[in-house]
Amino acid sequence: MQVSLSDSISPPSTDQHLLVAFRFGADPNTASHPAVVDIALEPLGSGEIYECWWVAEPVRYRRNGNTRIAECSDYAVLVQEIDEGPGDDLTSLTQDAYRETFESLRSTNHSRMAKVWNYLGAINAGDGDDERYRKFSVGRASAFSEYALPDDAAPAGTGIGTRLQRGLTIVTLASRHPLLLAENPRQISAFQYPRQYGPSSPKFARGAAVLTGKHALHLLSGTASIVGHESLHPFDVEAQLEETLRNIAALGDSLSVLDGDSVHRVYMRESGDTDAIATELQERLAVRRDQIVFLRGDICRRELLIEIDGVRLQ
Ligand code: 3EB
Repeated sequence: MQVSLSDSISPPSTDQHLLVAFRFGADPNTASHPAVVDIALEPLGSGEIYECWWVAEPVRYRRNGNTRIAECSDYAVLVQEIDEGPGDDLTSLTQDAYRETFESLRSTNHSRMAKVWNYLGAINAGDGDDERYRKFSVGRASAFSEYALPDDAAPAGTGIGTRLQRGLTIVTLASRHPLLLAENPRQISAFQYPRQYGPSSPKFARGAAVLTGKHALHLLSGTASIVGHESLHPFDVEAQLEETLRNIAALGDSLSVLDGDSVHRVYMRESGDTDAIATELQERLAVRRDQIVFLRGDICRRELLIEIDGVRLQ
């Protein structure tokens, strides 16, 4: 497997097949490859960017109900793109979308969820337990419970707000291979967050690794300036970046996610000094500038301004 960032879809060599391409751009794109998932996040500093996941084995693309599926011998990617009307209830939309994902997973060779990216419109709209992120979390937790997925088997995750007012895109990476899940010693497990963050805890692990026998795929969850369960340095992007890098480094003791080969998404609530952040990532964690994509996106807690996720092959 190979993960790369580029401004178009072009295979790194002729024997490579596209498992999934995350497209980040200002306007939705029209004609596209069956593996493309359009994410409504604007890249900072460029028009559109593709994060392409290439595999050496053939990929089969199909649809099961509302689920788009791309499957190869080592992995499956399942995509839910949920339209939301003004009267729809986000909790039940989320629960239904996850139900469909669990059902569709059964039609693949791959039973274990390794990572789920959740992108939802207006993530911070609504107050208290009516906040959309919290409603989303309740729907996800209900589906996990319905399908008997225990907290300690929750996949790595990302939860980010798009620039849309509504809607939900859920991308799941699953595999038949052994899966390691990692927690962060500096952070309480998200699935154990106290009640103050919502009626249902967010079901995700801090990191995951898929061991295919040929390679190890390390997946970093969206990581922010949270220590224990508290947000540190509210509304201070520089200090949040430092805390986030400490969190990533601490996770790195159990899961190796960062080095010259890793590819990262840096989500920022407001546009900021991306050069300075890239330099910091490079100096502290040896991440290459051309392997980082900066995206304008909302973080699930209002006081948080920056979140970083990523992937590394070993
Ligand atoms: C946090 O650590 C920050 O709800 O799937 C990060 C990664 C966050 C995944 C999710 C949320 C999610 O709590 C937010």
